[in-house]
Parts: sequence; structure tokens; C-alpha cells
Amino acid sequence: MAPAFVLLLVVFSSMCSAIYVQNLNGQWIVSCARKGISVTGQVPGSMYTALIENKHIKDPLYRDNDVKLAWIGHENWTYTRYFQVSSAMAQSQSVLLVAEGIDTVSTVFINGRAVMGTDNMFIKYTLDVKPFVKPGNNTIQLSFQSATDFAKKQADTYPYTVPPTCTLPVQHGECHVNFIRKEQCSFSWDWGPSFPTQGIWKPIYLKAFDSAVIDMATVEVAPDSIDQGWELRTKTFFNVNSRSPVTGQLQIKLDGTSIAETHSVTLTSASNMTAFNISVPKSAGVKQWWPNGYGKQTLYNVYFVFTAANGEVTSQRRRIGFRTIELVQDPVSALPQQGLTFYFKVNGFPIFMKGSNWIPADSFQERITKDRLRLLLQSAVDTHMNAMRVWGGGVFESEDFYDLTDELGILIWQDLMFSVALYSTHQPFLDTVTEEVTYQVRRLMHRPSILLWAGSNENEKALRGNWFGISNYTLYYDDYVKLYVSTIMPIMQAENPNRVYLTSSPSDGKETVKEGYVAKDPGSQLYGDIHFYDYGMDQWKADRFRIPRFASEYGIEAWCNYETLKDVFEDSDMSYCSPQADHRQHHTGGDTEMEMEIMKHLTLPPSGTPEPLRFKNFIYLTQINQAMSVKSQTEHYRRHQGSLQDDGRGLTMGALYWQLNDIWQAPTWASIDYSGRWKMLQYYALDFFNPVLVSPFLDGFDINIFVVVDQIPTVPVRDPHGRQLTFEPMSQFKDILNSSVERENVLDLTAKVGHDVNGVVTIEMYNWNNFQALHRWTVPYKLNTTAESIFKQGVGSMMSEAGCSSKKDCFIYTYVNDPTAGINNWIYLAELKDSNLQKAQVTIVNVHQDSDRDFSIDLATTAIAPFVWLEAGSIMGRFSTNGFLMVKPTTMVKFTAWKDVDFHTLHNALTVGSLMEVYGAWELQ
Ligand code: BMA
Repeated sequence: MAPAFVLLLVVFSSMCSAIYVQNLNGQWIVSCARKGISVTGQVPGSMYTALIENKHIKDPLYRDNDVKLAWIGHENWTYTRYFQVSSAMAQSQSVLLVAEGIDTVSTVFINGRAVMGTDNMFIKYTLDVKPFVKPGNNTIQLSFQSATDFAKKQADTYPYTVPPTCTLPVQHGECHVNFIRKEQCSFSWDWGPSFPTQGIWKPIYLKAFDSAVIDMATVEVAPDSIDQGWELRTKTFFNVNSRSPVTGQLQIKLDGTSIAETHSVTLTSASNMTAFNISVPKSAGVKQWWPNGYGKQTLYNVYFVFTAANGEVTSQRRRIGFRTIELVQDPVSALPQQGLTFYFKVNGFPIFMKGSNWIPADSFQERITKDRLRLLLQSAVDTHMNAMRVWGGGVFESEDFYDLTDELGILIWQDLMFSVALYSTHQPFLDTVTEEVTYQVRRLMHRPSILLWAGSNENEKALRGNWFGISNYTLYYDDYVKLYVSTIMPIMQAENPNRVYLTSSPSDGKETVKEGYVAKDPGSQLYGDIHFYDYGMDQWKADRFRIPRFASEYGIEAWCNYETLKDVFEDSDMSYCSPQADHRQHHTGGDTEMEMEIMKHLTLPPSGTPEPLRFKNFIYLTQINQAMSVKSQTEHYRRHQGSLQDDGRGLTMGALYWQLNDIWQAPTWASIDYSGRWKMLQYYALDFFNPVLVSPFLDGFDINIFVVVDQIPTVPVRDPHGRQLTFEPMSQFKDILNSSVERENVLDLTAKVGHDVNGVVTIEMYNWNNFQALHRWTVPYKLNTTAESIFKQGVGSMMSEAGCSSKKDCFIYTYVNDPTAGINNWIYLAELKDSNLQKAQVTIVNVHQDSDRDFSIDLATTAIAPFVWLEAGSIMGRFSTNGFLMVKPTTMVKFTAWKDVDFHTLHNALTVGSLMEVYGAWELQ
């Protein structure tokens, strides 16, 4: 792998001045003296992958290997390699060792001499090693200390306890992860195993020069209010040789325009940064960057080229986008107790954030390829997501990740890496955090996809809610403020003042600040964002959900796909209550919770059902439960974007469910499992995040049906008392469409919304026993706001109009415009476990190959079938829809394989079932 973002040019300008870059990636020796192990290992990488590649250990994700292999993380590992230094390189004024990521606690030796210590995985380490290297053969060794051992020693010597001390026993994890600046979930989480890695996880190289070289260039793209153009606030940080001032020319150029500036600069090792603000006038005609669903993701390169007086040249490219982001926190009404709005305007437009939460895609970062990231992020975009939260217990993600989010238009709510814990605040810890946050902000701030920074995951909430049973609140409160406010906030203000920094997520936003950074109720529905979990409630119904301003987390567990488990389970493990199935559940009582949730709506497999059928069916039911629960909650949030309750709740403008991806094969909150297969929830996101949503729900004794068109509010929203709220009229958007620069760049949402705000919703009542609707209501609608009720009628009166005599017999199906438009939804009248569902049998009647990877599958059913579920066995790919209600005798579903596959292989692998066949299988017992 090339250094992630450093584009270094080796230019020979004279007989004696040159820049040399020597890659130290590749093969190293990875050893553990105490265990007598010495194997080869790749860098970037960790000791686990080195041991796997050398067949020293089996797949760490296999069965309970995470526990059996726990010893690996408790040992101290050493990375060693030889490297050659040419005499020319050795003679350079500076020979820097640059390590973009060391995981985590190590002493670095060069030719046997300790030259540097490391203790933070999120820092780039740079050291001038000229005094230690020699022409010819050299050795470099990183002698690691076990991360678990280091964390324990830190905790033991700290003057007081900083909880939580250890993870819950059900997680089979390690203790005191809050004492080490390392991926917090690598000591285990409630959805993931413990693999406390050691290694060199990012590129490492030598860089030699005589003058000065670009270390890192930063760009903050800010709107210029005078000419309504833009300003590029640039900083260029240099590595400067220590001996003398260096002069040179720095050129900064905005690609695709005529904007280029060259500045003469003088650098010393003490004064190694230059700052230039470059104006991009309106006349430059740059196009804006839009989130997914709103327009194109136009990106521009900014090139920084430094030519030193001695002829040495280095350069760096930063790819930027022109967009504004504003977090609007205005009073929702004249009554101060009704709180503040919390929504984002992108390029001036209020945008409802639709998305999910991201966790590390693998315990071993080196296994995450760009293809894997693309698969996951494309899945997000394909299901209409425009936002995602990079959760604070993982890592600051890779350049590949943010390249993709920039290109795909996914706005990133970027947590800092602190999660569900209190943290120590002794000076060395604060110092390393300062270095970490400064480096990461500089590394990422030019990215148009980064929406905001947030200090932690849930730490404000944890402190206020006393999750860890502390008795001295003031002590930990002071620590909290010291870390997120006194230490981190000034860094944000200095480095990236144009981007929002929230001290925690969730928080009450401005109200959190007002209340001294730990709000009385960080879960308030009237301020900021919330995380909402309640595994006891009926999550298929809307009436008990909160009505927050923004839901940045909510979700429920389901098992990963059965086929995915085959990678790590033996046949004997494929049982509902097997020890291995238990082992995989890291959320205390998780399986029982899922059972209880399912039983509210559906029937569980009888205990006599043979395995693995019972397990297979249970997995299917958990996925139905997860899909239906998250669907209900997401639709609820979308419906509330245009509402304001009498108590001030409403104007919900974000729904990021927990969680998109998985780190291993297990029951978790993820919608895409570790293999990349979609769970039913991901298929449901296709509909519940659709730009146009028809959303029926039970509102007391009524069926209430909303149409939601969430892009651009058409007129200011008024509440029942005529209070005008803050959303802008669509005319602003029309102005943009009239601008010649932007017309091509944005989706013509006025036309699109114009189409969608006028439409017809058809509502049909069916008896489960008949493909013909009992009755049909046709409702033309014209929306004034983005989310409106277009139909409301008592269930009883609808039933009598339709001639349905019992709720158990009937359900309601609804669609927008015509049934083939794909915008549809349904709602049952009696719990499905009590309904008179018919014995449907769904079959594959025909498969047609459309291309090397694309297939059409014709399905038929003998009766209306809920939750029709297709699988393609071991063939990886995606269906066009899945888990759906089949209301007609036939339908067609597409399958796209990720690799070429021949017709017979796919045909043989395909299976289909529905709830009724699952029930049928039980009756056969
Ligand atoms: C929230 C998250 C995660 C956790 C999830 C499910 O607390 O921030 O820490 O995995 O809920 O419990």
C-alpha cells in the first residue's frame, strides 16, 4: 500500500540534492520470545494476520477461537526487519522515519538503539533518525507491549478508578480499554469479539531530504460572504531540516480553474507552517457538492507543490468539495421551554438525514479492502442513505473510506474515538489526545463528506445517567470538561472553526453548552440528538416512540444470515441453543429479548422442531422482527419532520439507525452481515428511506396514512396554532436551478417534488384469503409540506365499507400512483400470530439470465404470503427486493451476483420461503 495520502515526488535537481523515499512496508519478522514464535508478517498488519498467514493459528472468528486465542493479545510481540540505506540517502540532512499508524504501545529500535516510544494508535509518528541509520544494512525493531497489559498498568497506577473497569462477562473481553488510545471495541463490544491487536497498521517509510518537504496540507473550504464565492483556507505543514532556514516557492493550485498562487516562503524547524487564504470568486464557476439524492458530488483537486531553493520538490493533493453546512438550532416557538430545532442545512437547504451507524468493518484493519468498503457504502447509497455516523468506539477511518463517502455523497457524523466510558485526564493522556485530535482533524478536514465532529459516543449520557455507579460526580464531571471542552474544543476552534463540534453524541446541542456541557437530560426530545433503545416495548407500533429532533441511534438485534454462519460454525453448532450460538451473543439476555419481541407478533418455532431447521427459522424470525421494528421507527421519524406537538416536540430531521455493518458473524444490530449479505432490514431500508414514502400507521382507532417527500419543504411549516417554523420555502431551490452553474449539478428536485407532491394514493383492504382487494380507496393528494397525513379513517368504518368482518381476516395495502411504481406499504389489523393467514406456498417458477451477473426470478404463490424471503446459498449477491408481502399470485425479483455465475449454479442455489411455509414446517413436526 502506498502512503495513504502523501504524494512525494523524487526529483533530482542538482548533483547533490534529492528526496528519497524508502518504503518499509511489506514483509517483517513478527515474533514473541516468551512463546518461541517467529513468523513472517505483512505491514500494514497485525500479529493476528501474521499468525493466520503462517498457519500458526486457525481463523480467529471460527467458533470460540476469540477466547481460545486470547493469549495472543496478552503477549508482547516484536516486529523486526532489515533495510538498506544508500550512502546518498544517509548523507541527506534529514532522514525521517514516518509511521502513519502504530498499534499501539511500542519502543522503536534502530540498529539496536531505542529511538522512540509510541502509545497512541491514532497518531502519525515522525522522527529524524539520521543519527541512527548508516549506509548499508540497518535494522528496525518495534518492541510492543501487550495492549491489555499496558491498559491494566495505567489503571493500577492511576490515583482513582476510571470506570468502566472491565467489559461484561458475556462479551468475553478485556479490561481498562479507556486507559489506552486504541480502537475501543478491540477489547470487545456488545456486537464484537476481543482482539487487542499489536502491529504496524498504516504505512511506514523513510523520507530523506536536505531542505524541507511537505508533511501535510490542510484546506478548510469556507463560503466567502462578500462575493458569495468561496475561500480556501490553507495551511501547509513542513518537515524542515534542523540546520538552517529553508527558502522556496509554494504553489497552490485549484484544478479545473485558473486559480493558482505561488508564494515565496522561508521555513525553519521552529516555524514550519505557512497559511494562505485563497479566494475562489463566484466568477470561477465552481460547482457545489451535494449529498446523495440531491445532486452530483463534484470534487476538485487542490495541489500543493513546494520547490525548495535547492531544487527539491514535494507535492500533496487534497480533494475538496464546495458545500456549506449549517446546524440550525433556533427556538421552535416563542415559548422557551419548547426547545430548539436541530437540523442541518446543506447548501442552504434543510435536509432530512437518512442513514445508519458505522463500526469497524473488521477486527483486523489490514483485511479491509477498498472493494469491501465500496460494497458496504454502495449498499448504503443504494438504500437512499445520505448520512452515516462513524461511531466513537472504532477508528478514524481510512482514506479509502472517506474517498468513497466523498464520491458517494454520504455525510459523515464523525465521532472522536471515545465511547461509553469515563476517561483519565492525567497530563500525558491529555497530551497524546491533543496530538491525536490535531492530527486527525488536519488529515480529514478538507473532506466535503464530513458533516461534523462529535467528542464521544454517549459519554455525556453515561455521566449524567450514572451508568457506572460513581459516587463522586464532581470529580468525573471535572475530568469530562477537561477532556472534551478544555482540551479538545480549542483544537477544533483553531484547526477547523468552520465545522460544528458537539462535545458528545447524543447531546442537547446548544442546551448542553448552556447547562455546563453535561445536560440535565442529554436524551431530551426538545434538543439535539437522541439514542433510543427499548427492548421491552412493542417496536412494530409507532405510538410509543420518542419524537426527537434527530435520532442518531436506534435499533434492535437480529441474527446474521444462516449461510454466513457456515463460515465459522460446524453443523453441530447450527442449533438455536448450542454453546457456540450462545457464545456469539454479546448482549446480555439478547436471545431471550429477541424471543419476547417476536412473540408479540409471530409464533416461535415449537421446541420439538429438529435442528438446524429450528435455528434457521429463528434466524428468519429475528430478521423479520428487526426489519419491522426499524421500519416502524424510521417511518415514525420521517413522518414527524413536518409536525410540531403542543409540547414542542417534532420537526425530527434525522434517522440514523444502529448499525449498518458487522465485525463478525453473530446476532447484532447490523443490517448487513459480516459476509456482506444483506439482512432483511437492509432490504427494508430500500423502502423506508425511499425519497417518496407512503406510511400507514395505527393512530388510536384510526388508520392514518402519510406521504413523505423529504427533500425540500415546499412552504414554511406552521403548527396548529399558526406559529411559523423555520424551514425555507422551495423558492430558494428554484433560485439555484436558475443559476447556470448549478443547473446541471443538482437533481431537478422542483420537478421531481412537484411530481411527488401531487399524486394519488391507493388504499386497498384485502382478506388474507383472496388476491382480489375487498375494497379500494383512491386519494388524490397535494402536499404543502414534506410530510403530511393524506388519509385518516376509523379502522371499524373502513372494515364495514370493505365488508371485512374481523380484524384477523384483513390487512391494508397502499401504494403511490400506480402499483408498479414500487412505492408501497402495508399494515395488518390484528397481530399476525392471531390473523387468519392462509397456507401460502411460494415457488420459483422461472429463472432467466439477463447478463453474466443479472438474473430475473419469477415467483408464484398459492395465497397472499408475508415476508417472502429469497436466498442464493453460497452465491454472493443482492436481490432487488426481499422479505416482502406478496399480494399477487405472481411477481418478479431480480438478482445481481457480485461475480460472474452460470445459470445452473445460481438456479440450484436459489431458495424461497415465506412465513407461512415456516409455520407449515412446524405443523409437519
Ligand atoms: C449504543 C451504541 C453502541 C452499542 C449499541 C447497542 O450504545 O453506541 O455502543 O453497541 O448501543 O447496544
